[in-house]
Amino acid sequence: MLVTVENGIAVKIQGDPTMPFTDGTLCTKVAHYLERTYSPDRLLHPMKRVGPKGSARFARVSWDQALDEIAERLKALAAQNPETILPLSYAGTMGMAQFSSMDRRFFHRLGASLLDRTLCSSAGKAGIKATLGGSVGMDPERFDEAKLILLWGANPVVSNLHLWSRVQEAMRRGAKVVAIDPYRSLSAEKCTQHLALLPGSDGALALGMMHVLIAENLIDRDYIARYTLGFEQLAERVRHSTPQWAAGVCGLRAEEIVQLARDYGTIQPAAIRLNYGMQRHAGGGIAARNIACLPALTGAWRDAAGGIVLTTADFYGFDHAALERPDLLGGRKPRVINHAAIGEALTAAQPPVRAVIVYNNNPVAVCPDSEKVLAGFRREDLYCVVMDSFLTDTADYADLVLPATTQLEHYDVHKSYGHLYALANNPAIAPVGESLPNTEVFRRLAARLGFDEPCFRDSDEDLCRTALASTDPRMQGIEWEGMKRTGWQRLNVPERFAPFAEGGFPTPSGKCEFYSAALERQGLDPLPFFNPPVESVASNPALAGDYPLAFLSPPARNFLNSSFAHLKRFRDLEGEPTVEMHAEDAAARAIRDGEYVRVFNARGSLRLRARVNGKPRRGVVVAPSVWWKKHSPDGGNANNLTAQRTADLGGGATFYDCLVQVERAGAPAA
Ligand SMILES: Nc1nc2c(c(=O)[nH]1)N[C@H]1C(S)=C(S)[C@@H](COP(=O)(O)OP(=O)(O)OC[C@H]3O[C@@H](n4cnc5c(=O)[nH]c(N)nc54)[C@H](O)[C@@H]3O)O[C@H]1N2
Ligand SMILES: Nc1nc2c(c(=O)[nH]1)N[C@H]1C(S)=C(S)[C@@H](COP(=O)(O)OP(=O)(O)OC[C@H]3O[C@@H](n4cnc5c(=O)[nH]c(N)nc54)[C@H](O)[C@@H]3O)O[C@H]1N2
Ligand SMILES: [Mo]
Repeated sequence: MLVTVENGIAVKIQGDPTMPFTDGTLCTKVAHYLERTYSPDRLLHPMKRVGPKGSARFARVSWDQALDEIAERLKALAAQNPETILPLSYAGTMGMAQFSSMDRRFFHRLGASLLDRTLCSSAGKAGIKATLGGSVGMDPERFDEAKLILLWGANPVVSNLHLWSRVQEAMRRGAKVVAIDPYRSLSAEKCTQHLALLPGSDGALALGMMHVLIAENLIDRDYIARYTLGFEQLAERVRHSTPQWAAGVCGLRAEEIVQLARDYGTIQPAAIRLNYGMQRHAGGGIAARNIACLPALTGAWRDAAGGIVLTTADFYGFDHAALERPDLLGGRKPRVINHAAIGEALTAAQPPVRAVIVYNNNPVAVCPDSEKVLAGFRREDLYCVVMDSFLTDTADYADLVLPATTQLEHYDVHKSYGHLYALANNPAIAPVGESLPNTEVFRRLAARLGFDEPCFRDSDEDLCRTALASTDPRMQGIEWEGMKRTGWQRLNVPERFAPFAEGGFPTPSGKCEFYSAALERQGLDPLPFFNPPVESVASNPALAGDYPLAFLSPPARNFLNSSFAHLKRFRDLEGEPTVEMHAEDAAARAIRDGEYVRVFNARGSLRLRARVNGKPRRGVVVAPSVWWKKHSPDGGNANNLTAQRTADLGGGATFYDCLVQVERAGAPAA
């Protein structure tokens, strides 16, 4: 993005028209980023709590006072046991300097508990890794040339706008585009076809498709022989996963599955945009693995516009070890705490967590099972520091709040999970108020704790340079000084990049692994199988007796997780927290469009306004998210209902594996 600055003030923001992937377009949120940077709600200076925990009453302090206090607290805790200290950081920014550099060095040197950052993508990432060998896939820039596109658990109109332009171009050129989603999303409604399967049933759909592809010989035997492992066992495995069986599991018709498989086996190039919605389930990792088998069966990889992509992150050879310096642990092996079960960790871990440093994260709003998370943050004996640009739901519980810079105010270097360009982030303006970049806070804390390794004196530009200084062939020709002038640079890969046209998968065997010895070693089935959701009518009829509806809480168009959700423009656009329902599910409960309803399960209860719009399939309700609790009726959001249970692979969060009941309710108190 390009920012115009007059007299030190940013006055205009626009997409960079030279950037091929975005083509100068910004999404609805970032197009108004200046309203975020200059919001009257920006935190301008450090503040210390003066009221009871959670009261959000704070008084101004100086940076020195704040940092001295934190250093003293951490020093005392570390002297007892550094594992009582926990960083809580996630994806508020994903730039490599502000997301994972000086902070990690600091906590490694300290010996703090390690955080397994699993809120978003770990299950799918691990599933794709089992089959393809890493976070790799087809080049999203080539989607415009595909003749068949499957948008699988993906809603690009809302969450991946720049891919959507390419899907639209493909449609203009006659491509068939199929959305596979329990919800008629803004993307699904514009596709050629929408298959509204049951949540968590994707793994079975892929098995059913593989059955048809093999039975009808719609496969590329030459590609299979050269570049895959375990075809015979796979063929044997899917012999029984007939379309009739898959139809029963998915809540689709057998003919729909047969047709999908035939399309997939005959239309080329065939591109699959897998996205993270489908893997937020107990069986999400294996489901992603099953789906990733498809392009190798049909040889779709032979074409630059064919294959599958969940994430492109591993095409970037950024030097993470040099950024994060795990060697500073010096042989110590601190315990690992799963972010998806943070409520449990903050209330039950032994030894107890005594201090959390929160940055790039709003756990009270975004982590599952809020009652548990809040029970943790309410603890009087939990020392809590929150670094953010705004007084979030989490910051309300802080002992100290530290003001953070926004993207306009710091250096950074970015990779992407949806294209193949590296990006430089130059500061356009001076920090607003007294805010500081995350890196600088950890630099100053390191100095106070007497960490004298030279790496704690690296500047932000040093960190950007370090990220790019890699011997990886795809990074050749990319260096900081050049890129900070151009803003972006394509990885050193061909213009028409068909990464696995001739095999070369980054798996142990170098082949696409239908049979995964790595999964077998983890005690898992080495072949694709259906791993059902934990909370569904079919897998848990007893639970479904009380809570018969599947609850999905995917991103609202005008929010970015919980970011932007507090700004007036975006709240006005979204209106108010709602739950969308199918007419039959609403009628069965005498619920009319526009009425307030109570959505509840054993974990919590939420008041939302019902939208009876038929967008979710029967048996599914959808609450676009993530609203701030303090801006919601009764102070709750979707995560009051979601579970801390983790997925089959990667310890991933399972936000969409969640059963609820819905009933009529009165309007909330004003
Ligand atoms: N119910 C439900 N819950 C979900 C999801 C869902 O679909 N449904 N999605 C999940 C997913 S995919 C994700 S990725 C997570 C995201 O969860 P989070 O990573 O917590 O995402 P955000 O809420 O966008 O950002 C957190 C905070 O980071 C702050 N921030 C931004 N930049 C900076 C910076 O440079 N420095 C500092 N200190 N702070 C900064 C923002 O102001 C914001 O308050 O949520 C998950 N939670
Ligand atoms: N506007 C906006 N854009 C965003 C974000 C945002 O918050 N707002 N968040 C960013 C982040 S951090 C991420 S991770 C991505 C997430 O973006 P996506 O990967 O697109 O993920 P979701 O929006 O969680 O889910 C996409 C679709 O999956 C569907 N879905 C849910 N369960 C299932 C299932 O079991 N099977 C199938 N087939 N579909 C299912 C949902 O109904 C939804 O329409 O978006 C990024 N972009
Ligand atoms: Mo995410």
